[in-house]
Amino acid sequence: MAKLGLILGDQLNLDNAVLQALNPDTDQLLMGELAAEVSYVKHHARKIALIFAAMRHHAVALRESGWTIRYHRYDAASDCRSFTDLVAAALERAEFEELVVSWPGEWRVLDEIRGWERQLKVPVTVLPDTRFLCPPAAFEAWASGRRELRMEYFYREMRRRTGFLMDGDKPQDGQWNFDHDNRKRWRGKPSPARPMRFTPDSTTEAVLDLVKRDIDAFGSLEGFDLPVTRTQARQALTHFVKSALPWFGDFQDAMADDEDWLFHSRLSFSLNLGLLAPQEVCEAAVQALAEGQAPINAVEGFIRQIIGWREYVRGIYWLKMPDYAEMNALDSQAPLPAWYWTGETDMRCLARTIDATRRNAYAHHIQRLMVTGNFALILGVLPKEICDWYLAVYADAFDWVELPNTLGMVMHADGGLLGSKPYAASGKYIQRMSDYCSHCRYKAADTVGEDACPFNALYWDFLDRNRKRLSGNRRMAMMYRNLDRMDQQRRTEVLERAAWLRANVESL
Ligand code: FAD
Ligand code: DLZ
Ligand code: SF4
Repeated sequence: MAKLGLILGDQLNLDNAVLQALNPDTDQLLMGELAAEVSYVKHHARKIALIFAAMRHHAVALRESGWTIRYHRYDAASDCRSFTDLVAAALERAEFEELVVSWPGEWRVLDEIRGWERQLKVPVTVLPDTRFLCPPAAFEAWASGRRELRMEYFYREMRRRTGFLMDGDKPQDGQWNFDHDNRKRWRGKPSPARPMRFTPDSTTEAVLDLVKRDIDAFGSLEGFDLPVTRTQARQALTHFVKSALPWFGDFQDAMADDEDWLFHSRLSFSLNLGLLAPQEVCEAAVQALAEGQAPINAVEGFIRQIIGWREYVRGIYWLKMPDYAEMNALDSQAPLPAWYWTGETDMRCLARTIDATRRNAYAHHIQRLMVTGNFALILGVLPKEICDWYLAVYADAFDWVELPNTLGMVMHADGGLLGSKPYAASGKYIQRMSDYCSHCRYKAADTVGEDACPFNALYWDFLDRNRKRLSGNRRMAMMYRNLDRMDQQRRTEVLERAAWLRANVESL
Protein backbone atom coordinates (compact mmCIF):
# COMPACT_ATOMS: atom_id res chain seq x y z
CA MET A 1 0.00 0.00 0.00
CA ALA A 2 1.13 3.53 -0.71
CA LYS A 3 2.32 6.07 1.80
CA LEU A 4 1.12 9.66 1.97
CA GLY A 5 3.68 12.44 2.50
CA LEU A 6 2.46 15.79 3.82
CA ILE A 7 4.52 18.83 2.77
CA LEU A 8 3.83 21.89 4.91
CA GLY A 9 3.92 25.38 3.39
CA ASP A 10 7.31 26.25 4.88
CA GLN A 11 8.96 22.92 4.05
CA LEU A 12 9.76 23.54 0.40
CA ASN A 13 13.33 22.24 0.62
CA LEU A 14 14.33 19.56 -1.87
CA ASP A 15 16.12 17.65 0.89
CA ASN A 16 12.88 17.46 2.89
CA ALA A 17 13.09 14.12 4.74
CA VAL A 18 9.64 13.17 3.40
CA LEU A 19 11.01 13.15 -0.16
CA GLN A 20 13.92 10.97 0.94
CA ALA A 21 11.66 8.51 2.80
CA LEU A 22 8.98 8.09 0.11
CA ASN A 23 9.08 6.64 -3.38
CA PRO A 24 7.72 8.74 -6.26
CA ASP A 25 6.71 5.58 -8.15
CA THR A 26 4.39 4.29 -5.44
CA ASP A 27 3.69 7.01 -2.89
CA GLN A 28 1.87 10.34 -3.02
CA LEU A 29 2.39 13.84 -1.66
CA LEU A 30 -0.18 16.19 -0.16
CA MET A 31 -0.10 19.99 0.05
CA GLY A 32 -2.85 22.45 0.93
CA GLU A 33 -3.66 26.16 1.04
CA LEU A 34 -5.84 26.25 4.12
CA ALA A 35 -8.23 28.73 5.70
CA ALA A 36 -7.19 27.76 9.24
CA GLU A 37 -3.52 28.53 8.47
CA VAL A 38 -4.46 31.77 6.76
CA SER A 39 -6.52 33.01 9.69
CA TYR A 40 -4.85 31.98 12.99
CA VAL A 41 -3.48 35.53 13.07
CA LYS A 42 -4.26 38.36 10.65
CA HIS A 43 -1.27 37.67 8.40
CA HIS A 44 0.19 40.22 6.01
CA ALA A 45 -1.22 39.76 2.48
CA ARG A 46 2.37 39.50 1.18
CA LYS A 47 3.12 36.65 3.57
CA ILE A 48 0.11 34.63 2.41
CA ALA A 49 0.91 35.38 -1.25
CA LEU A 50 4.56 34.42 -0.75
CA ILE A 51 3.66 31.09 0.84
CA PHE A 52 0.96 30.17 -1.69
CA ALA A 53 3.10 31.20 -4.68
CA ALA A 54 6.13 29.31 -3.39
CA MET A 55 3.96 26.25 -2.62
CA ARG A 56 2.44 26.25 -6.13
CA HIS A 57 5.83 26.59 -7.80
CA HIS A 58 7.22 23.83 -5.59
CA ALA A 59 4.33 21.52 -6.47
CA VAL A 60 5.04 22.07 -10.19
CA ALA A 61 8.75 21.29 -9.68
CA LEU A 62 7.91 18.10 -7.75
CA ARG A 63 5.43 16.96 -10.43
CA GLU A 64 8.07 17.56 -13.07
CA SER A 65 10.45 15.33 -11.17
CA GLY A 66 7.92 12.50 -11.12
CA TRP A 67 5.88 12.91 -7.92
CA THR A 68 2.12 12.52 -7.72
CA ILE A 69 0.73 15.41 -5.71
CA ARG A 70 -2.70 16.08 -4.27
CA TYR A 71 -2.77 19.87 -4.04
CA HIS A 72 -5.67 21.72 -2.40
CA ARG A 73 -6.02 25.29 -3.66
CA TYR A 74 -7.42 27.92 -1.33
CA ASP A 75 -11.20 28.10 -1.47
CA ALA A 76 -12.95 30.21 1.15
CA ALA A 77 -16.13 28.12 0.81
CA SER A 78 -14.41 24.74 1.10
CA ASP A 79 -15.00 22.45 4.10
CA CYS A 80 -11.33 21.54 3.90
CA ARG A 81 -10.01 24.25 6.26
CA SER A 82 -7.25 22.71 8.36
CA PHE A 83 -4.34 20.26 8.07
CA THR A 84 -6.59 17.69 9.79
CA ASP A 85 -9.37 18.24 7.21
CA LEU A 86 -6.81 17.98 4.41
CA VAL A 87 -5.38 14.66 5.61
CA ALA A 88 -8.83 13.26 6.47
CA ALA A 89 -10.10 14.06 2.95
CA ALA A 90 -7.07 12.36 1.34
CA LEU A 91 -7.55 9.26 3.52
CA GLU A 92 -11.23 9.12 2.51
CA ARG A 93 -10.38 9.13 -1.19
CA ALA A 94 -7.66 6.45 -1.08
CA GLU A 95 -6.06 3.99 1.30
CA PHE A 96 -2.62 4.77 2.67
CA GLU A 97 -0.60 2.60 5.00
CA GLU A 98 1.12 5.53 6.69
CA LEU A 99 1.27 9.32 6.82
CA VAL A 100 4.76 10.82 6.78
CA VAL A 101 5.57 14.45 7.60
CA SER A 102 8.65 16.44 8.62
CA TRP A 103 8.80 18.07 12.05
CA PRO A 104 6.77 21.30 11.66
CA GLY A 105 7.90 24.83 12.46
CA GLU A 106 5.19 25.46 15.04
CA TRP A 107 4.28 23.64 18.24
CA ARG A 108 0.60 24.24 17.44
CA VAL A 109 0.96 22.20 14.22
CA LEU A 110 2.94 19.43 15.94
CA ASP A 111 0.15 19.15 18.50
CA GLU A 112 -2.39 18.82 15.67
CA ILE A 113 -0.28 16.14 13.93
CA ARG A 114 0.08 14.17 17.17
CA GLY A 115 -3.70 13.75 17.31
CA TRP A 116 -4.00 12.05 13.91
CA GLU A 117 -3.17 8.46 14.79
CA ARG A 118 -6.12 8.39 17.20
CA GLN A 119 -8.42 10.75 15.32
CA LEU A 120 -7.82 9.58 11.73
CA LYS A 121 -6.70 6.01 12.45
CA VAL A 122 -3.54 6.21 10.40
CA PRO A 123 0.03 5.50 11.53
CA VAL A 124 1.94 8.79 11.54
CA THR A 125 5.72 9.18 11.24
CA VAL A 126 7.30 12.57 12.02
CA LEU A 127 10.76 12.88 10.46
CA PRO A 128 13.50 15.39 11.36
CA ASP A 129 13.32 18.86 9.84
CA THR A 130 16.41 19.11 7.62
CA ARG A 131 16.23 22.92 7.23
CA PHE A 132 18.48 23.53 10.23
CA LEU A 133 22.04 22.77 11.25
CA CYS A 134 21.39 21.94 14.90
CA PRO A 135 18.72 19.29 15.59
CA PRO A 136 16.59 19.92 18.72
CA ALA A 137 18.20 16.91 20.49
CA ALA A 138 21.70 18.35 19.90
CA PHE A 139 20.57 21.71 21.28
CA GLU A 140 19.10 19.99 24.32
CA ALA A 141 22.39 18.16 24.88
CA TRP A 142 24.30 21.46 24.63
CA ALA A 143 21.85 23.16 27.02
CA SER A 144 21.63 20.42 29.63
CA GLY A 145 23.49 21.07 32.83
CA ARG A 146 24.30 24.70 31.95
CA ARG A 147 23.45 27.25 34.62
CA GLU A 148 22.47 29.76 31.97
CA LEU A 149 22.11 29.64 28.20
CA ARG A 150 23.96 32.29 26.22
CA MET A 151 23.94 32.65 22.46
CA GLU A 152 27.62 33.56 22.29
CA TYR A 153 28.73 30.16 23.68
CA PHE A 154 26.27 28.25 21.53
CA TYR A 155 27.55 30.20 18.52
CA ARG A 156 31.19 29.27 19.27
CA GLU A 157 30.11 25.66 19.53
CA MET A 158 28.38 25.98 16.13
CA ARG A 159 31.51 27.55 14.63
CA ARG A 160 33.51 24.54 15.81
CA ARG A 161 30.86 22.10 14.63
CA THR A 162 30.45 23.61 11.15
CA GLY A 163 34.06 24.71 10.71
CA PHE A 164 32.94 28.13 9.40
CA LEU A 165 35.59 30.83 10.00
CA MET A 166 37.81 28.45 11.93
CA ASP A 167 41.55 28.12 11.86
CA GLY A 168 41.95 24.66 13.37
CA ASP A 169 40.26 24.99 16.76
CA LYS A 170 40.82 28.78 16.88
CA PRO A 171 38.58 31.47 15.39
CA GLN A 172 39.84 32.82 12.08
CA ASP A 173 41.56 36.22 12.51
CA GLY A 174 41.82 35.57 16.25
CA GLN A 175 38.36 36.74 17.30
CA TRP A 176 34.99 35.04 17.70
CA ASN A 177 33.12 38.28 17.43
CA PHE A 178 33.59 41.59 15.57
CA ASP A 179 30.56 43.29 17.11
CA HIS A 180 32.47 46.35 18.27
CA ASP A 181 33.19 47.18 14.58
CA ASN A 182 29.53 46.80 13.67
CA ARG A 183 27.79 49.77 15.26
CA LYS A 184 28.26 52.55 12.73
CA ARG A 185 25.62 55.11 11.98
CA TRP A 186 24.80 55.30 8.28
CA ARG A 187 25.06 58.84 6.88
CA GLY A 188 23.90 58.30 3.32
CA LYS A 189 27.05 56.64 1.96
CA PRO A 190 27.69 54.14 0.49
CA SER A 191 24.38 53.88 -1.36
CA PRO A 192 22.56 50.69 -0.50
CA ALA A 193 22.06 48.43 -3.54
CA ARG A 194 18.46 48.01 -4.61
CA PRO A 195 17.13 44.61 -3.56
CA MET A 196 16.69 42.21 -6.46
CA ARG A 197 13.10 42.28 -7.72
CA PHE A 198 11.33 39.23 -9.09
CA THR A 199 8.47 40.07 -11.43
CA PRO A 200 5.49 37.78 -10.72
CA ASP A 201 4.85 35.12 -13.40
CA SER A 202 1.33 33.88 -14.23
CA THR A 203 1.33 31.45 -11.27
CA THR A 204 2.21 34.21 -8.83
CA GLU A 205 -0.21 36.64 -10.49
CA ALA A 206 -3.03 34.13 -9.97
CA VAL A 207 -2.12 33.93 -6.28
CA LEU A 208 -1.99 37.73 -5.97
CA ASP A 209 -5.50 37.97 -7.52
CA LEU A 210 -6.76 35.27 -5.13
CA VAL A 211 -5.35 36.95 -2.03
CA LYS A 212 -6.67 40.37 -3.10
CA ARG A 213 -10.12 39.00 -3.88
CA ASP A 214 -10.76 36.40 -1.20
CA ILE A 215 -8.65 37.05 1.88
CA ASP A 216 -9.07 39.80 4.44
CA ALA A 217 -5.41 40.41 5.22
CA PHE A 218 -3.17 43.12 6.68
CA GLY A 219 -0.84 45.32 4.59
CA SER A 220 -0.22 45.93 0.94
CA LEU A 221 0.40 43.57 -1.99
CA GLU A 222 1.48 46.35 -4.29
CA GLY A 223 4.75 45.73 -6.14
CA PHE A 224 5.06 42.14 -4.85
CA ASP A 225 8.59 41.14 -5.85
CA LEU A 226 9.71 38.37 -3.49
CA PRO A 227 11.59 35.27 -4.65
CA VAL A 228 9.14 32.35 -4.86
CA THR A 229 11.34 29.59 -6.31
CA ARG A 230 14.69 28.11 -5.37
CA THR A 231 16.27 29.51 -8.52
CA GLN A 232 15.13 33.02 -7.61
CA ALA A 233 16.25 32.56 -4.01
CA ARG A 234 19.73 31.57 -5.23
CA GLN A 235 19.82 34.71 -7.41
CA ALA A 236 18.82 36.83 -4.39
CA LEU A 237 21.66 35.25 -2.40
CA THR A 238 24.24 36.00 -5.10
CA HIS A 239 22.94 39.56 -5.40
CA PHE A 240 23.19 40.12 -1.64
CA VAL A 241 26.72 38.75 -1.37
CA LYS A 242 27.90 40.99 -4.16
CA SER A 243 26.02 44.18 -3.44
CA ALA A 244 25.38 44.40 0.31
CA LEU A 245 27.43 41.88 2.29
CA PRO A 246 30.61 44.01 2.23
CA TRP A 247 28.81 46.67 4.35
CA PHE A 248 26.56 44.30 6.30
CA GLY A 249 28.76 44.45 9.40
CA ASP A 250 29.46 48.18 9.47
CA PHE A 251 25.79 49.18 9.28
CA GLN A 252 24.17 46.17 10.93
CA ASP A 253 22.70 48.34 13.72
CA ALA A 254 21.90 51.43 11.63
CA MET A 255 18.45 52.75 10.72
CA ALA A 256 17.46 55.38 8.17
CA ASP A 257 14.28 57.32 7.61
CA ASP A 258 14.10 56.76 3.84
CA GLU A 259 15.83 53.39 3.46
CA ASP A 260 13.86 50.19 4.00
CA TRP A 261 16.65 47.66 3.61
CA LEU A 262 20.06 49.30 4.07
CA PHE A 263 22.58 46.41 3.80
CA HIS A 264 20.39 43.60 5.10
CA SER A 265 20.04 40.44 3.06
CA ARG A 266 16.25 39.90 2.81
CA LEU A 267 17.09 36.19 2.83
CA SER A 268 14.88 35.26 5.82
CA PHE A 269 11.89 34.76 3.50
CA SER A 270 13.70 32.12 1.46
CA LEU A 271 15.55 30.53 4.38
CA ASN A 272 12.36 30.10 6.38
CA LEU A 273 10.48 28.48 3.48
CA GLY A 274 13.31 26.04 2.77
CA LEU A 275 14.16 27.63 -0.60
CA LEU A 276 17.68 28.24 0.72
CA ALA A 277 19.67 26.17 3.19
CA PRO A 278 21.66 27.84 6.00
CA GLN A 279 24.77 25.92 4.94
CA GLU A 280 24.82 27.31 1.39
CA VAL A 281 24.13 30.84 2.58
CA CYS A 282 27.13 30.67 4.94
CA GLU A 283 29.29 29.09 2.24
CA ALA A 284 28.51 31.97 -0.11
CA ALA A 285 29.57 34.51 2.56
CA VAL A 286 32.77 32.60 3.40
CA GLN A 287 33.66 32.43 -0.28
CA ALA A 288 33.25 36.21 -0.56
CA LEU A 289 35.72 36.59 2.32
CA ALA A 290 38.19 34.17 0.74
CA GLU A 291 38.03 36.08 -2.55
CA GLY A 292 38.52 39.43 -0.84
CA GLN A 293 35.02 40.62 -1.77
CA ALA A 294 33.85 41.17 1.82
CA PRO A 295 35.70 41.93 5.08
CA ILE A 296 35.81 39.67 8.12
CA ASN A 297 33.58 41.90 10.29
CA ALA A 298 30.82 41.64 7.66
CA VAL A 299 31.14 37.91 7.08
CA GLU A 300 31.48 37.03 10.76
CA GLY A 301 28.53 39.30 11.64
CA PHE A 302 26.39 37.66 8.96
CA ILE A 303 27.35 34.08 9.80
CA ARG A 304 26.63 34.73 13.49
CA GLN A 305 23.04 35.59 12.56
CA ILE A 306 22.60 32.34 10.66
CA ILE A 307 24.45 29.66 12.61
CA GLY A 308 24.19 31.58 15.89
CA TRP A 309 20.95 33.45 16.43
CA ARG A 310 18.78 31.56 13.96
CA GLU A 311 19.70 28.14 15.32
CA TYR A 312 19.76 29.35 18.93
CA VAL A 313 16.21 30.76 18.94
CA ARG A 314 14.93 27.56 17.34
CA GLY A 315 16.73 25.49 19.96
CA ILE A 316 15.16 27.53 22.77
CA TYR A 317 11.73 27.21 21.14
CA TRP A 318 11.72 23.41 21.02
CA LEU A 319 13.41 23.13 24.40
CA LYS A 320 10.78 25.20 26.18
CA MET A 321 7.51 24.90 24.29
CA PRO A 322 4.59 24.85 24.99
CA ASP A 323 5.08 26.59 28.37
CA TYR A 324 7.34 29.23 26.80
CA ALA A 325 4.42 30.93 25.00
CA GLU A 326 2.64 31.56 28.31
CA MET A 327 5.53 33.27 30.11
CA ASN A 328 5.20 36.86 31.30
CA ALA A 329 8.05 37.39 33.76
CA LEU A 330 7.70 41.19 33.84
CA ASP A 331 3.92 40.96 34.28
CA SER A 332 3.35 43.21 31.26
CA GLN A 333 -0.40 43.83 30.83
CA ALA A 334 -0.92 46.87 28.57
CA PRO A 335 -2.93 46.40 25.35
CA LEU A 336 -1.09 46.82 22.05
CA PRO A 337 -1.75 50.37 20.77
CA ALA A 338 -4.12 50.27 17.78
CA TRP A 339 -1.65 52.33 15.71
CA TYR A 340 0.71 49.32 15.50
CA TRP A 341 -1.68 48.23 12.74
CA THR A 342 -2.00 51.60 10.99
CA GLY A 343 1.27 53.42 11.60
CA GLU A 344 -0.75 56.50 12.55
CA THR A 345 1.45 57.99 15.24
CA ASP A 346 3.55 61.15 15.34
CA MET A 347 6.51 59.18 16.66
CA ARG A 348 8.52 59.14 13.47
CA CYS A 349 10.62 56.04 14.19
CA LEU A 350 7.50 53.99 14.86
CA ALA A 351 5.49 55.49 12.00
CA ARG A 352 8.28 54.76 9.48
CA THR A 353 8.94 51.25 10.77
CA ILE A 354 5.24 50.37 10.69
CA ASP A 355 4.85 51.98 7.27
CA ALA A 356 7.70 49.81 5.92
CA THR A 357 6.08 46.81 7.58
CA ARG A 358 2.74 47.52 5.90
CA ARG A 359 4.36 48.04 2.50
CA ASN A 360 6.95 45.23 2.55
CA ALA A 361 5.95 42.69 5.23
CA TYR A 362 9.52 43.38 6.35
CA ALA A 363 11.44 45.55 8.78
CA HIS A 364 15.08 44.93 9.50
CA HIS A 365 16.33 43.60 12.81
CA ILE A 366 17.11 46.88 14.54
CA GLN A 367 13.72 48.32 13.62
CA ARG A 368 12.05 45.18 15.05
CA LEU A 369 14.21 45.16 18.17
CA MET A 370 14.82 48.80 19.06
CA VAL A 371 11.77 50.57 17.65
CA THR A 372 8.55 48.50 17.66
CA GLY A 373 10.02 46.00 20.15
CA ASN A 374 11.58 48.50 22.53
CA PHE A 375 8.41 50.60 22.64
CA ALA A 376 6.26 47.54 23.45
CA LEU A 377 8.75 46.54 26.17
CA ILE A 378 8.92 49.88 27.94
CA LEU A 379 5.17 50.43 27.60
CA GLY A 380 4.66 46.94 29.04
CA VAL A 381 2.47 45.37 26.35
CA LEU A 382 0.93 41.98 27.08
CA PRO A 383 3.37 39.47 25.46
CA LYS A 384 0.58 37.54 23.68
CA GLU A 385 -0.59 40.72 21.90
CA ILE A 386 2.82 41.84 20.70
CA CYS A 387 3.81 38.27 19.73
CA ASP A 388 0.67 37.87 17.63
CA TRP A 389 1.44 41.18 15.94
CA TYR A 390 4.97 40.10 14.93
CA LEU A 391 3.69 36.70 13.82
CA ALA A 392 1.12 38.38 11.59
CA VAL A 393 2.97 41.26 9.97
CA TYR A 394 6.28 39.82 8.74
CA ALA A 395 6.48 37.50 5.76
CA ASP A 396 9.33 35.56 7.43
CA ALA A 397 7.34 35.00 10.67
CA PHE A 398 6.83 31.47 11.92
CA ASP A 399 6.35 30.60 15.56
CA TRP A 400 9.76 28.89 16.04
CA VAL A 401 11.59 32.13 15.22
CA GLU A 402 9.11 34.90 15.99
CA LEU A 403 8.20 33.75 19.51
CA PRO A 404 11.69 33.55 21.10
CA ASN A 405 12.68 36.80 19.42
CA THR A 406 9.61 38.66 20.64
CA LEU A 407 8.75 37.03 23.94
CA GLY A 408 12.37 36.39 24.91
CA MET A 409 14.70 38.88 23.23
CA VAL A 410 12.34 41.86 23.14
CA MET A 411 9.88 41.45 26.02
CA HIS A 412 12.19 39.63 28.47
CA ALA A 413 9.04 37.68 29.34
CA ASP A 414 11.06 34.47 29.76
CA GLY A 415 12.89 36.06 32.69
CA GLY A 416 16.25 36.16 30.90
CA LEU A 417 16.40 32.62 29.53
CA LEU A 418 17.22 33.70 25.97
CA GLY A 419 19.06 36.97 26.64
CA SER A 420 20.80 38.25 29.73
CA LYS A 421 19.09 41.64 29.86
CA PRO A 422 16.20 43.52 28.27
CA TYR A 423 17.11 45.79 25.34
CA ALA A 424 15.25 48.71 26.92
CA ALA A 425 16.49 52.03 25.56
CA SER A 426 15.51 55.67 25.54
CA GLY A 427 15.05 57.83 22.46
CA LYS A 428 18.74 58.71 22.63
CA TYR A 429 19.67 55.29 21.26
CA ILE A 430 17.36 55.79 18.27
CA GLN A 431 18.75 59.28 17.78
CA ARG A 432 22.32 57.94 17.77
CA MET A 433 21.64 55.14 15.29
CA SER A 434 19.26 56.89 12.85
CA ASP A 435 17.99 60.16 11.40
CA TYR A 436 14.37 59.55 12.46
CA CYS A 437 14.49 62.12 15.24
CA SER A 438 15.31 65.00 12.91
CA HIS A 439 11.99 64.32 11.13
CA CYS A 440 9.97 63.92 14.34
CA ARG A 441 7.64 66.31 16.13
CA TYR A 442 8.98 65.03 19.45
CA LYS A 443 12.33 66.09 20.90
CA ALA A 444 14.74 63.25 21.56
CA ALA A 445 16.68 65.36 24.09
CA ASP A 446 13.62 66.01 26.30
CA THR A 447 12.04 63.70 28.85
CA VAL A 448 9.26 65.85 30.25
CA GLY A 449 6.99 68.36 28.56
CA GLU A 450 4.41 67.97 25.83
CA ASP A 451 6.95 67.56 23.04
CA ALA A 452 9.35 65.27 24.87
CA CYS A 453 10.19 61.99 23.15
CA PRO A 454 7.82 59.39 24.68
CA PHE A 455 10.57 56.75 24.73
CA ASN A 456 12.47 58.75 27.37
CA ALA A 457 9.95 58.88 30.23
CA LEU A 458 8.71 55.36 29.43
CA TYR A 459 12.29 54.08 29.63
CA TRP A 460 12.76 55.42 33.18
CA ASP A 461 9.31 54.23 34.12
CA PHE A 462 10.19 50.74 32.86
CA LEU A 463 13.28 50.67 35.07
CA ASP A 464 11.39 52.06 38.04
CA ARG A 465 8.48 49.64 37.88
CA ASN A 466 10.75 46.60 37.32
CA ARG A 467 13.28 47.51 39.98
CA LYS A 468 12.63 44.41 42.08
CA ARG A 469 12.98 42.11 39.09
CA LEU A 470 15.91 43.75 37.30
CA SER A 471 18.10 45.80 39.63
CA GLY A 472 20.04 42.71 40.73
CA ASN A 473 21.11 42.07 37.12
CA ARG A 474 24.78 43.10 36.82
CA ARG A 475 24.28 44.23 33.23
CA MET A 476 21.57 46.66 34.36
CA ALA A 477 23.60 48.19 37.18
CA MET A 478 24.63 51.29 35.25
CA MET A 479 21.02 51.97 34.20
CA TYR A 480 19.86 51.78 37.82
CA ARG A 481 22.74 53.97 38.97
CA ASN A 482 21.60 56.61 36.48
CA LEU A 483 18.01 56.31 37.67
CA ASP A 484 19.11 56.64 41.27
CA ARG A 485 21.07 59.79 40.45
CA MET A 486 17.86 61.57 39.47
CA ASP A 487 16.60 63.90 42.19
CA GLN A 488 13.20 63.19 43.71
CA GLN A 489 11.38 66.08 42.07
CA ARG A 490 12.70 65.19 38.63
CA ARG A 491 11.83 61.55 39.14
CA THR A 492 8.26 62.49 40.11
CA GLU A 493 7.92 64.63 36.97
CA VAL A 494 9.29 61.86 34.76
CA LEU A 495 7.01 59.21 36.25
CA GLU A 496 4.03 61.55 35.94
CA ARG A 497 4.87 62.10 32.29
CA ALA A 498 5.10 58.32 31.82
CA ALA A 499 1.70 57.83 33.50
CA TRP A 500 0.23 60.42 31.15
CA LEU A 501 1.83 58.71 28.13
CA ARG A 502 0.41 55.33 29.17
CA ALA A 503 -3.06 56.80 29.61
CA ASN A 504 -2.89 58.60 26.25
CA VAL A 505 -0.82 56.18 24.21
CA GLU A 506 -3.40 55.96 21.44
CA SER A 507 -3.03 59.67 20.70
CA LEU A 508 0.77 59.88 20.55
P1 FAD B 1 19.74 39.95 7.89
O1 FAD B 1 19.92 41.10 8.79
O2 FAD B 1 20.29 40.03 6.53
O3 FAD B 1 20.32 38.67 8.64
C1 FAD B 1 20.65 37.47 7.95
C2 FAD B 1 19.84 36.30 8.45
O4 FAD B 1 20.16 36.00 9.78
C3 FAD B 1 18.34 36.49 8.43
O5 FAD B 1 17.81 36.24 7.15
C4 FAD B 1 17.88 35.46 9.46
O6 FAD B 1 17.72 34.20 8.87
C5 FAD B 1 19.04 35.40 10.43
N1 FAD B 1 18.76 36.15 11.64
C6 FAD B 1 19.23 37.36 11.98
N2 FAD B 1 18.83 37.70 13.22
C7 FAD B 1 18.09 36.66 13.66
C8 FAD B 1 17.38 36.42 14.87
N3 FAD B 1 17.38 37.28 15.90
N4 FAD B 1 16.68 35.28 14.97
C9 FAD B 1 16.68 34.39 13.96
N5 FAD B 1 17.34 34.56 12.80
C10 FAD B 1 18.03 35.69 12.66
N6 FAD B 1 13.36 36.54 11.98
C11 FAD B 1 12.64 35.70 11.23
O7 FAD B 1 13.18 35.05 10.34
N7 FAD B 1 11.30 35.54 11.44
C12 FAD B 1 10.65 36.23 12.41
O8 FAD B 1 9.44 36.06 12.59
C13 FAD B 1 11.39 37.14 13.20
N8 FAD B 1 10.77 37.86 14.16
C14 FAD B 1 11.51 38.74 14.90
C15 FAD B 1 10.85 39.47 15.89
C16 FAD B 1 11.56 40.37 16.65
C17 FAD B 1 10.87 41.12 17.75
C18 FAD B 1 12.95 40.55 16.43
C19 FAD B 1 13.72 41.50 17.26
C20 FAD B 1 13.60 39.83 15.45
C21 FAD B 1 12.89 38.91 14.68
N9 FAD B 1 13.51 38.15 13.67
C22 FAD B 1 12.78 37.28 12.94
C23 FAD B 1 14.98 38.23 13.48
C24 FAD B 1 15.45 39.24 12.43
O9 FAD B 1 14.90 40.49 12.70
C25 FAD B 1 15.10 38.79 11.03
O10 FAD B 1 15.57 37.50 10.81
C26 FAD B 1 15.71 39.70 9.97
O11 FAD B 1 15.27 41.02 10.17
C27 FAD B 1 15.35 39.22 8.59
O12 FAD B 1 15.83 40.10 7.62
P2 FAD B 1 17.10 39.77 6.73
O13 FAD B 1 16.92 38.46 6.05
O14 FAD B 1 17.33 40.96 5.86
O15 FAD B 1 18.18 39.62 7.84
C1 DLZ C 1 1.75 30.62 7.53
C2 DLZ C 1 1.04 29.68 6.61
C3 DLZ C 1 -0.05 30.15 5.86
C4 DLZ C 1 -0.48 31.57 5.89
N1 DLZ C 1 -0.73 29.33 5.05
C5 DLZ C 1 -0.35 28.03 4.94
C6 DLZ C 1 -1.07 27.13 4.12
O1 DLZ C 1 -2.07 27.47 3.51
N2 DLZ C 1 -0.62 25.85 4.04
C7 DLZ C 1 0.47 25.42 4.72
O2 DLZ C 1 0.86 24.23 4.55
N3 DLZ C 1 1.15 26.25 5.52
C8 DLZ C 1 0.76 27.53 5.66
N4 DLZ C 1 1.42 28.38 6.50
C9 DLZ C 1 2.51 27.82 7.36
C10 DLZ C 1 1.87 27.13 8.58
O3 DLZ C 1 1.01 28.04 9.24
C11 DLZ C 1 2.90 26.67 9.61
O4 DLZ C 1 3.71 27.75 9.94
C12 DLZ C 1 3.77 25.57 9.12
O5 DLZ C 1 2.99 24.47 8.80
C13 DLZ C 1 4.78 25.14 10.18
O6 DLZ C 1 5.68 24.19 9.66
FE1 SF4 D 1 11.33 58.19 17.88
FE2 SF4 D 1 11.61 59.83 19.98
FE3 SF4 D 1 13.23 60.09 17.89
FE4 SF4 D 1 10.66 60.78 17.67
S1 SF4 D 1 12.20 61.73 18.96
S2 SF4 D 1 11.85 59.57 16.20
S3 SF4 D 1 9.69 59.26 18.98
S4 SF4 D 1 13.07 58.32 19.25
